[in-house]
Amino acid sequence: TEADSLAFVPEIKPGPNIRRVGTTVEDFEQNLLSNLYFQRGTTIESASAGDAYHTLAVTLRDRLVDRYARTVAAHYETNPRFVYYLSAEYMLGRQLNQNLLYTGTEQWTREIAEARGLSMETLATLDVEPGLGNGGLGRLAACLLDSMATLDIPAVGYGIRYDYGIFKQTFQNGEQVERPDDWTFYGNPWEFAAPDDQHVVGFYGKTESANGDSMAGPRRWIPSETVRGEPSHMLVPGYGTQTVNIVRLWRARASRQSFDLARFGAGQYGEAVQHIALSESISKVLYPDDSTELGRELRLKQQYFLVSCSLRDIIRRFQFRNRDWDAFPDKVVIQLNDTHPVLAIPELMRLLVDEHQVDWDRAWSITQRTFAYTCHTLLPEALETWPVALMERLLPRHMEIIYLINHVFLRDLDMRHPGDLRLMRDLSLIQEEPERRVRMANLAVVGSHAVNGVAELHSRLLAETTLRDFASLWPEKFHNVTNGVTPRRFVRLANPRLSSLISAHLGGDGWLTDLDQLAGLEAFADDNAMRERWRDVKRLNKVDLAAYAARTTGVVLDPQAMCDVMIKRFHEYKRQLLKVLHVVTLYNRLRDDPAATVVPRTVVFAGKAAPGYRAAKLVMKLVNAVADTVNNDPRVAGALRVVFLPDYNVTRAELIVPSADLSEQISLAGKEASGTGNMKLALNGAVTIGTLDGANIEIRDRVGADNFFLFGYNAEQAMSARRSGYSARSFYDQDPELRAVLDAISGGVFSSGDRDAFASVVDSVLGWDEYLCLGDYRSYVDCQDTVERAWQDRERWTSMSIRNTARSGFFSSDRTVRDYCRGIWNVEPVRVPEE
Ligand code: B1H
Repeated sequence: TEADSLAFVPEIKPGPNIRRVGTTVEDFEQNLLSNLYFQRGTTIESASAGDAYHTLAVTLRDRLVDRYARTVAAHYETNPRFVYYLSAEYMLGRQLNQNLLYTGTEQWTREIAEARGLSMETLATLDVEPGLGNGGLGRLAACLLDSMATLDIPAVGYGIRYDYGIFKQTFQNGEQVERPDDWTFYGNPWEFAAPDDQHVVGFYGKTESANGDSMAGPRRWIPSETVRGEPSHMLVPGYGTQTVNIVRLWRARASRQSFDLARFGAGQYGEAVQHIALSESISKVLYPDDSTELGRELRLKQQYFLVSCSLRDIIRRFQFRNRDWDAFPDKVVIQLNDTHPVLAIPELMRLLVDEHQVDWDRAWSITQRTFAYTCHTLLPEALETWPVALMERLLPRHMEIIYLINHVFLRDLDMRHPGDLRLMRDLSLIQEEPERRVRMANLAVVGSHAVNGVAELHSRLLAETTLRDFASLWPEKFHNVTNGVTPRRFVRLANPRLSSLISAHLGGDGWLTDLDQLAGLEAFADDNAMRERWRDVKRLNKVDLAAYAARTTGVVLDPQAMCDVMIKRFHEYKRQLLKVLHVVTLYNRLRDDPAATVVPRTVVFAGKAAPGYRAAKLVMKLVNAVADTVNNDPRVAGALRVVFLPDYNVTRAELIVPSADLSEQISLAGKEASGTGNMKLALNGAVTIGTLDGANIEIRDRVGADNFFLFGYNAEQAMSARRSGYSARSFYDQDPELRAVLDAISGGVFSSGDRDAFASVVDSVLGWDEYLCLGDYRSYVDCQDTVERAWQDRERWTSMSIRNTARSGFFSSDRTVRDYCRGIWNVEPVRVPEE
């Protein structure tokens, strides 16, 4: 079969003929010249900036390959337990500056480039960010990969190599317009394609008995459609260590016979390639729906494609050093990043039972011990379910297996809780009403040995609400692992000025791999010289941001003003609308009394909305409209500026985060699972204004209530407000300032008199107000007034800022990975020798 002929394994095996890279600047320069000549086919005299960029990238990659080869050798030698991270999304960010830092070639490169009249900034702009994710979930995956490598954890990330990543955002008349992100247009120098290492993935078709008729015994699935998965991998180096792991991304390729030559000969060019196009559409584009469910068949195909390729790869890697299936869970832990890869559970069962003749009970025990599941949400609309009819058609054998898993599970449940039909109905893997659907979260919980939420509150609420009955059934399965972010990218690379200042005060850069050392800054929090320098760093970062904003949007920002940032996906629960209500409040105050002493403030928004998410897109348009009106009103110039920076992504975050003074984390309590932007901002010395939601709570616990601006309902109050007849209207009726704000919006102040433009925003908030914007308005605005008073005491503010950084060491993703290692994965690091 096709699969057999592809069983060849081109893995790097340890051997004596590994090419080594040199260690001196002369060696490095020689490598560059040689790559320019042999890889780009050109010389210094005729090289373009693109040639220079590609050559540098490949030369850095070469240095990492050397470490990678030693990593593979050490892993082969040790035969350790590996973490396999399965995720539909990775937001890796730009690679160039990271790899310069991790290979220790930053300074050399700068000197070599500048001697030839090339700036590092130019080279950096040629580096394209792979936007293979939506938001926090995808970026978390990338931070965990960075930390696993840094901590020498043997790990592989599996994902999809989408041809088009998250769309590029532009604005027309203030409305979001999405453009395709053709991120590999000029080639991707960071990846290695392995076209000879494919897996064949089946879809549709039928099943039949292989021996006997039991569904639990081996059966044959005869798919009626197949597509190949072609892997490529990118190197994931650790910082300050020799370990280089990989992230392996699958791309769909049509089978070789798909091109219809006869049709082409007959002039039917479109028909001739339609089979190819159809197969390859599986990895064509990332679905741009953050935290909402959009049950499209192609999306289910993507999920199965990822899972099928990755599991075959994992099994192949296991068999490289092991024989006995019972050892599988000792060598393999598969972490499921939300429900998107949960089909891996029935797929492993299928592979074990149907293809490797392992009996059902043994296979199930292996499966449960192998998988662990991370849940990233509480929003009911984000819990994936798939129609049984679709599953039966697309993946008939998997549906049989899911039924069997469910059958055994419900039988055991009935033994523990005889006759409890309510419980059976709620925990069943199949939802019956209004349509039969497979509940992916239930499948994940039943098939895993560990389930975790991503912040303390989130994990608690999961166990008390969304997954309550599972948590009482299997309390030992439930964990919390609070998210974290990598300090290498989000402090050292994004904020070099602050990093130098920190290193100068801590006596070195040990903090980059031991972020608790930031606590040493505490001693300088009230030191005048330090505060002066701390403010200088912020100011210079704001000058950079202002230059970017002027260049890209024409809006001129004042680096002396407070930089107030709200950067995240647009979602109603995150309440960008509440922030707009505050901005309009400030605007009204300034218009009513031009002498009003408000603190000069720049409000920075950035973020994308799912293309079909009408309500979020209208809020976005309102932000742009308010920005336009405010920025063009001479009465408020100097006091208030609003800018919406388009196309928020990792690169943009690295620009905005270092200049933030105030971090807006104002989701309705109980809705944001964790947040990670909140951590990046606090680490960079922004002070948070926020609700008791997600990881905000843990940030506040650590930085101290004095260094955090708290407002609003807590999760319990938010839930009971709704139960006790919440009336948004009453807040409007009782609060004249709020009334003036909503009246201005609906009266057309921000839409040249057009009263319809934002009517639906105002109506929805005055009506049901799902996320209690009006209920939290007064508390928020008063809290912002407190922020302004605090800002007026410069020294005090700076101390708060320093304390935010000093006390946020906990939010390193290194700590997150250690928590997973100890609580869930039970894996040990493997040191990779220097040579
Ligand atoms: C998070 C998602 C998500 N939670 C569905 N859920 C998606 C759900 O394409 N989809 O269908 C994509 C993404 N993303 C975020 O995860 C949470 O909202 C954040 O609070 C959290 O910090 C982040 C990482 O845990």
